[in-house]
Amino acid sequence: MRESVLVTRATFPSITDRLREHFDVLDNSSDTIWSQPELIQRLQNRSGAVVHGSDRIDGTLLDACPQLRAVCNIGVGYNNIDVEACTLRRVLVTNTPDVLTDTTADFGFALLMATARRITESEHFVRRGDWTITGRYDMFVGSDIHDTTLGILGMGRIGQAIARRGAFGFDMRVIYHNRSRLAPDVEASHRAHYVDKDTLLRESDHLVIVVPYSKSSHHAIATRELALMKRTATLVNIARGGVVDDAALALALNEHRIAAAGLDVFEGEPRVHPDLLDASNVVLTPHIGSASVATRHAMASLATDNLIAALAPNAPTRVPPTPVNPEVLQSWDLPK
Ligand code: 8YV
Repeated sequence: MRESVLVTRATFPSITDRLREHFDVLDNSSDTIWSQPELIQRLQNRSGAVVHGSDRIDGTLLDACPQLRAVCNIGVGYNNIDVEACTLRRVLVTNTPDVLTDTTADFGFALLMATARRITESEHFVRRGDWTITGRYDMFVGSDIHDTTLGILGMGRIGQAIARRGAFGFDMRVIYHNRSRLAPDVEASHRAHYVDKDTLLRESDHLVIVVPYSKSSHHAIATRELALMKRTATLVNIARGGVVDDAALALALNEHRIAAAGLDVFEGEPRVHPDLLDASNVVLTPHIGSASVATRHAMASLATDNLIAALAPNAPTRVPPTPVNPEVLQSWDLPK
């Protein structure tokens, strides 16, 4: 009998077609946002799911769906999933690293440049018809990117890709802070220098946040940290809402205690703190760091590869390419 799987959000038709070659598939082409009880109801008697950052996979859901064996997240970050609860119940979790690294780093840089050079603010000015005199010496003057100091908080794959863009593309001095320091040869190849967190905050002209969300990174940037930054600094968050205290940031921006911010992620998104919406010195985008056609397709495709390898009897390989808790796979051969 074919296994049955759920795809929780709308995706490329070619992805659902491929899943249908192996499984009975319930998909969500209308992209309805399901509540937790609705998600649980649709997961009944299904052994796998392709899920998204907006789906919360926790102990309550797992207990209500005992048939579930594999949860394949479309996204590199998986703070929407209680991995410990999954491992305890022998549920495999997979994510989509690597395929989105360069696209997300490109976007981080685009947001940094738009923020430092005030691109959206000046575009709104033009669209409003306010541009009546050309060539004013101080019209939308911003800060330089080349030859400045780029600070990176979180030096994983995406942080390193941003460091390379800064060091080799824009002659920036790159400093970073991370839970663990990179090996000397990796630091050297990225022209990146390790500093403690407070030094990072004090010395960065542009600070890019790329640290994964966890209890320990919750509000890693809040009032104290913002007070350490230069008044001329820009801050860019492409990591997760909750890493930055949005209320504290809105206050710092409105009081011009830092120059500007570029934000792709928010606490409680899709809601955005009203004081951020009111600030003119902030560029806001709707969590689109990985959103190129090719990368979004590659992410969905990798999640599909993981699910097929985990659950399809006729899979070309039984080894899911990017497991988060690979130890679960060994336990599948053991009696319950
Ligand atoms: C995704 C992301 O857009 O990969 C991640 O962790 O935040 C984004 O690339 C999002 O997770 C969609 O599920």
